[in-house]
Amino acid sequence: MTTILILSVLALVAIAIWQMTKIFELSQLKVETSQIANDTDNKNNGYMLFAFMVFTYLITIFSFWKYSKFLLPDASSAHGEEYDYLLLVSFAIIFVVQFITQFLLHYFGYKYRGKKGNKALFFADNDRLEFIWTIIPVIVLAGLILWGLYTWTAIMDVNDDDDPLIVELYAQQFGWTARYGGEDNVLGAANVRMIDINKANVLGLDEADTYAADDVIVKELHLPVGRKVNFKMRSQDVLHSAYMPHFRAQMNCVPGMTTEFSFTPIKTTDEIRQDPDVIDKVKRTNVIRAERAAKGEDNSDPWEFDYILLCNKICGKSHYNMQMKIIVETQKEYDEWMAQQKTFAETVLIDEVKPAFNTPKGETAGL
Ligand SMILES: [Cu+2]
Repeated sequence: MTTILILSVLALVAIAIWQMTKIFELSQLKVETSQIANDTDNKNNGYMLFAFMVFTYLITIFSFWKYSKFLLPDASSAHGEEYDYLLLVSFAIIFVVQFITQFLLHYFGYKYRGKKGNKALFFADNDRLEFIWTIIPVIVLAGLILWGLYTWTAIMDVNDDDDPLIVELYAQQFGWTARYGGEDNVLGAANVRMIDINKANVLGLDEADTYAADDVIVKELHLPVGRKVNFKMRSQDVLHSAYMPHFRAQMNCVPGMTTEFSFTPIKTTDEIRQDPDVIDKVKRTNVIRAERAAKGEDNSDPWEFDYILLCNKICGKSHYNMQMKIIVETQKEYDEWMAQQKTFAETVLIDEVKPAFNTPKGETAGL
């Protein structure tokens, strides 16, 4: 609200200054009334163009200096490094090219500004120049696209080699539920039509399917480090998008179909917490939280970094809150955690009592 007020005041002040300048101009005895630019106009425009170039360079340097710290830390998945490298090379090429072309554009605009009596010299065409500025982008773009396609195909190759862990990510307004295949690592059949809230069968598992009995349904995603995970995404209602930024993974969740993504986590939660970028981010966040705590505001308890699964499609009014914690741990820790979880048979088929799914400490089960 305060920001809107400040912006409104600034806008009104700008309008007032503009109007006053107009009045001042009108009150002057007009000397120059021509609509055609003269040397002074051209000179002023030339200087302004040059100043604009300096401004864009300065704001670029400022943005790098000020905002680089908000970038994601190094990737925590096996394919992430190659993905980041591709992005870095693409950005580096774009940056260098735009740096040079912006300079040429603005500098020549300034240097060859209109002067009375000056006549422009121009080439009608120049085959060699045109060839050069066509063939260079063609080679560079073809290289980038081929490399991108190759990387994309490798990342999107979801297969069952190397005994991957099978995990379902189930999206609904506004939360995530994860399901493991259990002992047999096979997900039981499921369909939204089989959802039975009275029996707390919230994911619509087929109770007659023997594969479903040992499935484990949780509200906190645990992954063993170094093991490939094949995710199978479903959505109950609208289009969602499973986004795991630290693993450089994103896939739409589409009602009526199953989509897939696969990656291998390579850093445990404990390891990523030791990353200098992450330590710095946690420190900065906790300074803000401490200030809040001093004022007695909400969300002021110290924050600890965790991997996260977010929804990356604006899917409704509580979209911003659609997230699930991801914990990457050693195989031993994972096995211990999994041993404590109840299977679908234990929670729904036998007991038929709530909670419907295993909930992390301090949270309650619910839809
Ligand atoms: Cu969503």
